[in-house]
Amino acid sequence: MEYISEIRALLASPKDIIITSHRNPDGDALGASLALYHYLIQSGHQVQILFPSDYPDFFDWMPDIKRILDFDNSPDECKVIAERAQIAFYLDFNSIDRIDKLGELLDTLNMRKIMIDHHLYPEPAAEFIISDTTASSTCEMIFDFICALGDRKAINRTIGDCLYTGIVTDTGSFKYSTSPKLFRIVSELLELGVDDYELQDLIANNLNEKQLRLLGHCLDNRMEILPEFKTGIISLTKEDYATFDIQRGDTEGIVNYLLKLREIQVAAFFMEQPTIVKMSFRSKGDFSVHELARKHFKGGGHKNASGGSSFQSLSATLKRFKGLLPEYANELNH
Ligand SMILES: [Mn+2]
Repeated sequence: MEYISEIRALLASPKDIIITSHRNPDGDALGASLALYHYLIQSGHQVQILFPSDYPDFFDWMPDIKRILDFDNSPDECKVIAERAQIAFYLDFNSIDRIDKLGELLDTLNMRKIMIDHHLYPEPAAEFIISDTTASSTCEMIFDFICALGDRKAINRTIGDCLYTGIVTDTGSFKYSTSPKLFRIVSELLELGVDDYELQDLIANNLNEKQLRLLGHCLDNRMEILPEFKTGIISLTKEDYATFDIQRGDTEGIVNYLLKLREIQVAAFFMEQPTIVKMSFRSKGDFSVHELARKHFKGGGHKNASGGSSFQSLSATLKRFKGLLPEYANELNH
């Protein structure tokens, strides 16, 4: 693994370390951060996880998650801790703007910065960039990272629970980005005592009634299918946000339902927020939503899962998106 001997030397004596990950952390961001946290604490370091924004409540069960601080809620405390840190780990994001104001702060601070990430095209935001765009998840990379440091035996059930969470989240419960190597890692985690059934239940069956009704509304009233472009669209208006009292996290995963349609190759989910339209794209097979998001909607992520945004109105954004599809018609119909 790149830079591993330098990083091993850095970690050879106790250090003051911060770990951060992207805004609106998902299971991979949380799992990777907490797994690395537990590993570094065990190795005698002083460690604090700082996130740009709060995590969803349904991850409350994760070991020591309540010790995480977020910049939205406690900016002053985050600042004090960041200012005394000697090392920062940037996990599961590839560009400093993914951590907003926390990124602006960290950019001004002089410390050793290590990025570990699996998104496409990492930006030079850290001194050490460990990038593996073939990895299923940052959690898979944290497993490799700890092994590369020569500490495979330090991976215990607590760390295993965290790593498993990110792997399940980012592979959609082992539906994509899997590999023989990933299953070997997972089998090792199960041997440590990680409870596959219990964690899958905690991670996948976490909706409340409002969220399930919102999903019903999306599928019944807000879904549009464009068979000629093998594309499905769901869009939520500002009014929907008010009617359903939609909060952060409530729309998580809705985009994936479009891919349940056999003929659909591209899924696009539009969310009309106060000043911005946010987009979530998914695709099956070779079609790269990453390219589409990057080129037209200031976004990116992975080939089959990307995000984007637009400062136009929802209707103008939808119109622009549909207008782009003929450009991709050959790719979608081959
Ligand atoms: Mn990830």
